[in-house]
Amino acid sequence: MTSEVSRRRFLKISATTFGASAAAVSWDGWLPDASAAAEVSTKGVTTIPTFCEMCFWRCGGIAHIRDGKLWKFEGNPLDPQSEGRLCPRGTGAVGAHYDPDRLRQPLIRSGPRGKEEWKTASWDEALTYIATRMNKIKGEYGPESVALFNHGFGQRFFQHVLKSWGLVNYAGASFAQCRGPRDVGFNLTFGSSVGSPEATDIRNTECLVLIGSHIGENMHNSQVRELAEAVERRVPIIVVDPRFSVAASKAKYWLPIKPGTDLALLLAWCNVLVTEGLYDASFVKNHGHGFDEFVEAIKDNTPEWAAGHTGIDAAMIRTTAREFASHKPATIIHPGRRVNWNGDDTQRSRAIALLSALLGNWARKGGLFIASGTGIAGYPLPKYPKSDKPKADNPNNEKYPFADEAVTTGIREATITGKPYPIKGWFVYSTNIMQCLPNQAETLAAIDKLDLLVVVETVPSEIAGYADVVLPESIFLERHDDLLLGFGRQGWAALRQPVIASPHDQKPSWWIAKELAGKLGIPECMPFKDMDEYLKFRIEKSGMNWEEFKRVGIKMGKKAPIYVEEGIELTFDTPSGKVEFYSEQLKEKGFDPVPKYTPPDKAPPGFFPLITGRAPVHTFTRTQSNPLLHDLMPENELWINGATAAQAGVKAGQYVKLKNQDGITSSRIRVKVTQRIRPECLYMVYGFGLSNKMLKTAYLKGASAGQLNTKYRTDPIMGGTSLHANFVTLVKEA
Ligand SMILES: Nc1nc2c(c(=O)[nH]1)N[C@H]1C(S)=C(S)[C@@H](COP(=O)(O)OP(=O)(O)OC[C@H]3O[C@@H](n4cnc5c(=O)[nH]c(N)nc54)[C@H](O)[C@@H]3O)O[C@H]1N2
Ligand SMILES: Nc1nc2c(c(=O)[nH]1)N[C@H]1C(S)=C(S)[C@@H](COP(=O)(O)OP(=O)(O)OC[C@H]3O[C@@H](n4cnc5c(=O)[nH]c(N)nc54)[C@H](O)[C@@H]3O)O[C@H]1N2
Ligand code: SF4
Ligand SMILES: [Mo]
Repeated sequence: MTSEVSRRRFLKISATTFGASAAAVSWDGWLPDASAAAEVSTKGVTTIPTFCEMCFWRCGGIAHIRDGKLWKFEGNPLDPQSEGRLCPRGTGAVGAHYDPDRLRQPLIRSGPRGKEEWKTASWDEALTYIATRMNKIKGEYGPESVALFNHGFGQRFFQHVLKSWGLVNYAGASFAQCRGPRDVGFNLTFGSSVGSPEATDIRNTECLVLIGSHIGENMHNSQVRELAEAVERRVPIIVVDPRFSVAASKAKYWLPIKPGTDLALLLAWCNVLVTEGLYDASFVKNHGHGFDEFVEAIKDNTPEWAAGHTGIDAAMIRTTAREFASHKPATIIHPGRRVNWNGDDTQRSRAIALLSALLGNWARKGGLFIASGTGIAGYPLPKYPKSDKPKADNPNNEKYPFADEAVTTGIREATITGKPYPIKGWFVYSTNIMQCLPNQAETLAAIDKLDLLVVVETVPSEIAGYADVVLPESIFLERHDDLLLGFGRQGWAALRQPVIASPHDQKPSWWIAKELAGKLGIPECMPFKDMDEYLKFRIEKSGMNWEEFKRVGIKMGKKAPIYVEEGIELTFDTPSGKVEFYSEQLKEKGFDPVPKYTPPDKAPPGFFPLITGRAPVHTFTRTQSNPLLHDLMPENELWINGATAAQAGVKAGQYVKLKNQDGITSSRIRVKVTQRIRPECLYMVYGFGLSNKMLKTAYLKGASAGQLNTKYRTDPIMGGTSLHANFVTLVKEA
């Protein structure tokens, strides 16, 4: 088989060919607005660059407008993230514009909360309503009593206006429900995290270890392409996953680990490297701190010990350790991204960081590189007022000592308890907190305490269903946002600009924020007429040509060294100034200075741990009503091992419901019987089973992992919450 064939096969498996279905849909569009933005027009087709927001990888794309209608969205060849190719979700962004379920105008609640009884309102009416209630809360409790949940690029001006008003409490699920433990684990070890996009040099690596990072289903564009190239280069890939993922199907070794036991494997790998002298002794000598204590702490974590916990043979643990060590420093132990599995994830991430340190791959070609950025002038904006109150989620960093961002569930808890002070208003911007936070009952209990809940949304999400005011936002293809300043092998700046008008009375987040600033009596915090003026100022101040930038959409920064090989000098921003094999700061706060393994809870009889992941054509809950992506995958499936299915008496294709240990029952989900998963766990893609009836096609399609996620553990180091700690049993339909 030629490498081209194997590469194409990989892309087919991982990316699901998309072009055909995109072209097959014919649109009954709305009136076009040809004046939308800078344009290059040939034969009735106008192309306009902007960057994608179908997920947070933020690839540069080019929108094609044909006969005044949005026709297609493709990659921008100038962009380092896409190199001219988008993933299926990016291509499917066209469907977000045409989504029939889109919110069309502001809504003010007219019945009890959650009953979804609304009256439509003008923007002026809706924003006056919000500002009046915000100022009432400010008068009674102070501005700290309004909090913001936000996710995504459009949050920028919301945060800014609310901070100008006095906001101190804001958080995104991207920390405590996603990459937080990884960032904190790496910070504690190297004094710096791996960034987003992760600075993993897959393009040059000679060995890649993926621990649950299911690249190929997790469609982070450039990583998928680099993985495909690695497959083509016949780079040995080692995949650790209870499930035979797409990545596992490309791997030299698949280690089907028992869920929740990865830390045991990582410690055993460290143990092999140390006892067999396979580690980078000069890196450890020059840059390591507390190595002897580390060696002492892991001395009993042998492969034989780990085999009992993980279900992976001791011999296989040794073989794989020798394999990846033989390629050091051009070996990557992928740090992962959504690392919140069991609530003790910072220590697992720290073990990945320690294993990386043993391999000496920090700032090395084919290992982890030091990403570089690019500078663009800021727009002069007034300073924020100071508050003398602590942050509500983690007062004075006492609750979660190493959290370096705010914790969503901490704000929720403060709202429920009223401690350290009452929280009376929530803004929710572009995050479906009914699904992405664990335990829906707690979110509802918090909402009960609120005098104001504002949700800024594109479609009727579940959280929008509970709002007092719903503000409909333009999708990313219809709006400006702030500049993207990307970090990577070379820094870059990218422009988001409208390519087509919003079909109804939807407005961009910057406009909503600016209007709200006026109503709140702080118009001076948005001292520009519009985004054209704001962006032009920043671009020209940076010595670039605004018209040119609008035409190309991407500007690369200067190339800076990213490896030791290119002249990077190693420094580590930890208390010791070194890589901390042994962490005094963790010890001081009562945590293990070297990670220690504790086994996960056992499932009750008849119950199975439920694990989750991604599907190539969807992003969480946000793409479910997109007609293009919904067509490709209308519902999720329940992965169950053949033996387990036989024992439970269920067959492939049959629908079942899932009941968790707390008695919560899901909507129906189709059974997928497969040998591609360990027998003791079940798997489903997260983001389905949505319960807002205004979602005409996506309503209750598949089951919701979020709804079943009632039992959770909070990582005491940084507040990350587990997403895999629930047990479910199958309920057969009558
Ligand atoms: N059980 C479970 N929970 C999880 C996960 C899991 O795997 N399992 N994954 C976790 C991870 S890694 C993450 S990052 C989070 C993701 O959590 P969220 O960020 O909440 O992700 P979404 O479900 O996509 O919700 C985004 C919401 O924003 C809306 N939206 C989309 N685009 C726009 C826009 O341009 N403007 C506005 N105003 N709104 C918009 C969408 O309609 C959607 O309702 O979830 C976490 N929670
Ligand atoms: N198509 C698509 N791509 C996405 C997203 C999306 O919504 N859609 N979301 C993006 C975001 S925000 C994030 S954070 C990333 C998340 O993507 P990743 O960081 O790659 O993965 P996770 O969701 O953490 O992990 C899911 C994988 O881990 C395996 N797994 C589950 N439990 C265990 C365990 O105990 N041990 C091991 N070793 N493996 C386990 C599952 O079988 C699955 O293959 O994806 C990003 N990419
Ligand atoms: S990875 Fe896909 S969805 Fe995410 S930004 Fe890139 S093209 Fe868009
Ligand atoms: Mo995430």
